[in-house]
Amino acid sequence: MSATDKAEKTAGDSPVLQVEGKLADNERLKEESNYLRGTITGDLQDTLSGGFRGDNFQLIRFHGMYAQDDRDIRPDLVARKLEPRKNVMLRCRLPGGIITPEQWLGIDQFATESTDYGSIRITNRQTFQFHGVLKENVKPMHQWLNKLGLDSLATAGDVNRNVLCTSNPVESQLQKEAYEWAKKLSEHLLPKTRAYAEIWLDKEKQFSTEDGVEDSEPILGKTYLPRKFKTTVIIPPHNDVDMHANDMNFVAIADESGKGLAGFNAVVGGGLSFTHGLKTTFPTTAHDLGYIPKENLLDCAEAIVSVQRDWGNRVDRTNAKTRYTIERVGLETFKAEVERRMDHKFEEIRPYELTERGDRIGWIQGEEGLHHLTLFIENGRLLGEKKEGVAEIARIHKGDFRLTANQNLIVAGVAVKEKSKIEAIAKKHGLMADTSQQRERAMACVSLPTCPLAMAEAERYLPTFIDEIEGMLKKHGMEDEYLITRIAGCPNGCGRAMLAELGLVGKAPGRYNMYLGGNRAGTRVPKQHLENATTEEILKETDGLIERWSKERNEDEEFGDFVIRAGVVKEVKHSATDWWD
Ligand code: SRM
Ligand code: SF4
Repeated sequence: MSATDKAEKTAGDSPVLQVEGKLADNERLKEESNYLRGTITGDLQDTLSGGFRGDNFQLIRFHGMYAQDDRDIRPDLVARKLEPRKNVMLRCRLPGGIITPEQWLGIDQFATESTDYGSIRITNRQTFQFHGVLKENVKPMHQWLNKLGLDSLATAGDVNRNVLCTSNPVESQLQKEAYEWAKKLSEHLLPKTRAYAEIWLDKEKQFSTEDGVEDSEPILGKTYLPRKFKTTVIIPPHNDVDMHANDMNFVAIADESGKGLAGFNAVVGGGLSFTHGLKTTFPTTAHDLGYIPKENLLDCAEAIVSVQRDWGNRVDRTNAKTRYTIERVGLETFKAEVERRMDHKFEEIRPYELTERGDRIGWIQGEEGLHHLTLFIENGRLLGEKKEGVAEIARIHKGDFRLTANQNLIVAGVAVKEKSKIEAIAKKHGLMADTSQQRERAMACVSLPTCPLAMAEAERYLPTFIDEIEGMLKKHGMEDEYLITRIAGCPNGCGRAMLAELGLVGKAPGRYNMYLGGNRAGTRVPKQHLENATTEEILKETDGLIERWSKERNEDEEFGDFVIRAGVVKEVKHSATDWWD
């Protein structure tokens, strides 16, 4: 019996732990979409508007795109009674973030020739986004990606998103195995509908309700998941993927040789978003479920996804993610149901420790004698000189590139004789400029001008904010130290500020809530310290706290631990009960 049959069979026997009430409108939209087709094809012919209409506005997300417009120029266009400059943002699917130099050159060409901003934006989920693709370029874009061997399937919408994998090319055998599993997971959990191929790649129509033959979605179901779902494969102790932001994590456990892979700890139910003022929402770290041998990985993943599919809240989308399902039904009930569906009992969790998060910037040598160069890309934004530098490297590079979950880029697998050439290009294009640890470990989400949900600046404010913090660290004799600093333009939390030692979350233009007390390993959620503060207030407060940290810290005490010990904020132990207090 296949895992799929197993999941379907046992789902029938499961206790119904669904939330009762009127289903969210997104459920209707998915149900009526004919397996994600909607009327997207017709909409593409409509040249009167640069946007997508009705349900298609949301449905294109399942195809990896978001409808956006440039918010910097929106007021002026609207004042002149013109349509905002509507366009789409595309997010590629790139499990584990690995891409070849040829593919890179292809995406560089598309960004340069066919997008409004000309940039490639590396995201914190190991992929890239094109911003500013006009409607007439949308279908050619998908065909271009397809020619490059890439797609944007399921990088948005209520599905399992791009699967992350620790980008550590050094422990190469373990890394390779972990990466292979990340790819398998991504493929196994993809939607099976032919809609993407039909709409974008002109593949012959094979299944549709019109032919009387239905597509089928054996794992995700006809109405897909209740909400987005995020997965990682992580190699401890390095938590570069920030596993606590994810619904489902598989922590790689090495075999006795220490080099190969034995199996995985499954850790579920992390997530970082909340809604200002809505106390039923909260960010939280993920929970240990148990250990499984590697052969059981796909069954286990499928069982977890199917439990969330059946038990996740389809009435209230603010409470629909896996962490709320677990909070509602209890971890033990969730675990027992996963075991029943995968037909296997978890073993005791294997000991693992997470100790660090950032990328190791610069050169490092791997097990196989190859060299790997991690380039720090501030905010993941590649444009102009730096973008040209990466393209020049791609023209001579024989290994691959790895996009990291910290928005950086690794030039991986460089032979010793190629090192100096690559380094010379990187230096010429400003890709290896000196930076502080403070800057290298900071992160912001995209926010303005493209994100429709942004309440305050993030990517465009981060460099200035870090200049200020660097100045404060120097002033207080702490220039060799850093505090993990992150900004999100709204409480959706894309910049992962809810796993920062100091996090800012946008409230209104120029105003943020300030959160303190995460840790360097990324295993603790910070707590609100200031509400709706101006940047001046935040800077003053930060300066005072760094001064106290410099004078009162215990030896080697991290900033996040210090602010808790010093009583500046309370430690968040259980998010559902004490994050809002
Ligand atoms: Fe995100 C929505 C950008 C990682 C939680 N996110 C968005 C949208 C698409 C806005 C929208 O819905 O219209 C943003 C597009 C901005 C733009 O113009 O590009 C956006 N999210 C990003 C990226 C690009 C931030 C970045 O600077 O790297 C990241 C893309 C990752 C990827 O490649 O898939 C990104 N988003 C995250 C993360 C961090 C993570 O996954 O590690 C989170 C918090 C973790 C979590 O999910 O709990 C995150 N994004 C959200 C949410 C809140 C979801 C929720 O649980 O309520 C939204 C809004 C929503 O889904 O309704 C959102
Ligand atoms: Fe947009 Fe908010 Fe996500 Fe930032 S955190 S990218 S502002 S949705």
